Amino acid sequence: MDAKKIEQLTKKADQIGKLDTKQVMTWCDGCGNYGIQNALKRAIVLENIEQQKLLQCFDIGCVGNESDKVECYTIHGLHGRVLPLAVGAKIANPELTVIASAGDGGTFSEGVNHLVHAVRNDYPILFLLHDNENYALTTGQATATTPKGQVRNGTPDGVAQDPLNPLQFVLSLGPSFVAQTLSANVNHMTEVFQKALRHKGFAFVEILQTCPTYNKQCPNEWYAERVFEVEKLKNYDCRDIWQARKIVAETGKFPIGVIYENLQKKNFLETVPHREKRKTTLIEEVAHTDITKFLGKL
Ligand SMILES: Cc1ncc(C[n+]2csc(CCOP(=O)(O)OP(=O)(O)O)c2C)c(N)n1
Repeated sequence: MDAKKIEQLTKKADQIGKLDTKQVMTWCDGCGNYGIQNALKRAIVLENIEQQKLLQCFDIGCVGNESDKVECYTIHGLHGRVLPLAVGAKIANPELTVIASAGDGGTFSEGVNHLVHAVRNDYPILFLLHDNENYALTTGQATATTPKGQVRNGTPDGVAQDPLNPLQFVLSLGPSFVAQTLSANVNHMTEVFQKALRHKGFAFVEILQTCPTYNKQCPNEWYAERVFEVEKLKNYDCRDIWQARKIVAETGKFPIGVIYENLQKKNFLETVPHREKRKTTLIEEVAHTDITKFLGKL
């Protein structure tokens, strides 16, 4: 990390600390979630996002066990349903910064329909895909992103199908922001999260997450040998969807950084005619209704 960044973070160390709760982190030793938490807290503070205006929504899984480790508004929802929760909150109160986090299991099996429409509609939230290539909380079953041939609990002979490529999938849906980063690299994650938080539409970030307990085939070193930074490539233009689609189709390698960004696309809130030029939020417009008579005697 360069000296300027260290100084910047040191000055804001108190603010970063305020995002911690008193809950003990219980992930396995070496789990990518420790680094992800750390980087996300740094990015939130560096982007001057107020704690009182931050909502983090969590899917079920090891990823969801972050929900009581961060001091802001949080919701821990049903498996695969984090996107509708997060999107609903954002539409009701656009002043919130909304971050949704989910594993590859919940995202590409239980909740894959929600991802399709979140991308299409360009809902203005940040989505963090924790891709550890397995259903970790339920002890390591294969998901749609588990590489072909790899053994997981429940598939002792190895997975027979080809895996889904999350970036290829999302890029085929006409997204406005797609990035990839690595759970072992806190600095890279912090920078990518900062850029994603600045994006005004649906920001999709895939985190290549190590899972030392159930994905022993892909430790940090394995990823480190295969990642390359798109920003360091000559002539790579992250505004060009076809370059993006080509680069993520290369097998065996992982481009990291901002892979695609479309600054022209209007986000959902900018395209809803009846909300145009409104200064109030839905939350402010909902009338206060006395419901005590419906509650009976408590
Ligand atoms: C609808 C539904 N299906 C299955 C489960 C059981 N379940 C709970 S956690 C989990 C694994 C989560 O895996 P993933 O979404 O990849 O997140 P990770 O634990 O890897 O972070 C499963 C299958 C559930 N709670 N709800």
